[in-house]
Amino acid sequence: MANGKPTLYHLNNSQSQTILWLLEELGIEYDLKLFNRIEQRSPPELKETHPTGKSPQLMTPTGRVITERSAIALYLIETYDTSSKFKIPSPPAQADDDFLKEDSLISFGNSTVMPLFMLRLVFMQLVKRTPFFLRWLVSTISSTLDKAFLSAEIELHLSYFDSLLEGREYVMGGAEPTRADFVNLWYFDWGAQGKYYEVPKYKNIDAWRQRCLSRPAWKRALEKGNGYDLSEG
Ligand SMILES: N[C@@H](CCC(=O)N[C@@H](CS)C(=O)NCC(=O)O)C(=O)O
Repeated sequence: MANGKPTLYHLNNSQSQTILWLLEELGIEYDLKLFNRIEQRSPPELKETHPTGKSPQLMTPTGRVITERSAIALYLIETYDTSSKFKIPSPPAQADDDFLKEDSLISFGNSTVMPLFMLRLVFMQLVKRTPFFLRWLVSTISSTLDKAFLSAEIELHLSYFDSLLEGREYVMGGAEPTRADFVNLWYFDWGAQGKYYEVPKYKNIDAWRQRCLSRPAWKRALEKGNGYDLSEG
């Protein structure tokens, strides 16, 4: 903290991987503290820096702890992206490619896509964890609810996001990722790894996800982190 660098408190197999990616993209010096999940949860040490104990947490060089990836990404880009490489393109690709759209799409990932995938995860886990002799019943209830509500909601929102990505490399229409990509990649990568949506059905989302995952900075972030396997939820 006193060394002038930000510090990332990073948990394996977590959303924090996208902040590690951003740090690598920025090419700045930073400290990395690696933590491992204990039975899927954060270790108690992460509560020493923030009461929720969630990751990522970013400690600024002045000792302030920032949580929530959208805020961490905002801080990092505003503070360290001096050449505006990861800011909304100027001039914008379209007139409405502005901060409001970016904020709306960040909220879309967090408040709309995340709960839908979380429900899929819960349904899948319910079936998986139910004793064998009752599994048919839980499976029937889960798939009835999924068909009645969830699959149509996922289809609606993913088709929308897929259409926004048509003809674009990154969400805001530029040649480099912005906060909307750094934050949203998580939902779609987690969703793809956990099989919470049909990946091949959304071609633009898939191409965008692969584009992000093939960036050298993403690969460096994978090497520096302590594991990124989201297949178990
Ligand atoms: N909304 C937060 C989510 C943070 C979060 O839920 N992190 C998970 C990892 S994906 C975590 O720390 N889980 C461990 C636990 O809940 O104990 C963000 O955007 O940073």
